[in-house]
Amino acid sequence: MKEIAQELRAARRILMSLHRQPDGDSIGSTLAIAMALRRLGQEVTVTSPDPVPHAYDFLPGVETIVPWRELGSAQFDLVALYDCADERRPGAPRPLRDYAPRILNVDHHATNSRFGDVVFVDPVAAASAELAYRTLELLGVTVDRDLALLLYVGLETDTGGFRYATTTPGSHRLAARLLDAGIEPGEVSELVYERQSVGGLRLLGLALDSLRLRPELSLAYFVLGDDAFAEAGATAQDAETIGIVDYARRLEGIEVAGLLRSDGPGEVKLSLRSKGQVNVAELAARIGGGGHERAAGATLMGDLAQAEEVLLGLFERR
Ligand SMILES: [Mn+2]
Repeated sequence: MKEIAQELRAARRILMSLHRQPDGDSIGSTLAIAMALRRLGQEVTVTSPDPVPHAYDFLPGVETIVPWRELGSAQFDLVALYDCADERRPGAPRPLRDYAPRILNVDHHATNSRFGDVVFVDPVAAASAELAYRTLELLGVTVDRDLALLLYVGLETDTGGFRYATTTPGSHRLAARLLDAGIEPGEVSELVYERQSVGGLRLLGLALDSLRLRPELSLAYFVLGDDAFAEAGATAQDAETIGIVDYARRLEGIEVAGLLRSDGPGEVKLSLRSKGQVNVAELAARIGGGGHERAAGATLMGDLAQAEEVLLGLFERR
């Protein structure tokens, strides 16, 4: 971790990127580091392969995020990534090496490929925000309300509101520090969770109707085609925001919940959530995906029916 802080301090021009379909942790931890480094007088560019979801548009610094294509052939001293489990996650149009001679990789996904020159992976951390906080401490930056807000959103969303088994005493201690810095949990929760779109809620309705139950496999999953999004008037972002897959995990007798959703022609996104007995990161890795023991995913080539066969095959051979 000290090396991480040293590397960040040594670079003059730093490029940071969110990961594809950025979540609260990717946005919160990345923007927190960027904000801290800017305060230290460093030049930081934050980019993203996908837009920031509406749920997170209130976070300080989101307005500074530029799309990859705007970077052109710009050169940096360092590419610094938080919450990116592999080199493809930032969705850069060119190899990361084309942007900077050094790559820094800080993450909490156990499946992290350990890419880059300086790597710090702590699978015990519930969120990359915990690692970002440790970085800020080492940088000697005071965590004021803006920084606390970024870290709190990362921590709160990646722990499912401190409900997931990844939540540790350390997560709660950090939350307490962030509350001391002025965070109002009720306010944040309303901003993140209670500004959802009607399209998202309609999509949830369609997903609930599509429920497939395989109790002999302890599996329940939803299937959403491209037409579902049009019918509901929803975007892929709405699907993420409303947390559709979690509704299937609530079922008694079910260990793993899944969501198969068509993501353009010939591509299906699979999300898996486990109650804990089944390591879904390991299952997802078998089909080219990754993630955490209890939350993982993969992108499957082919149509929905083919993706469903892959999913069932995975569980039949488990
Ligand atoms: Mn994360």
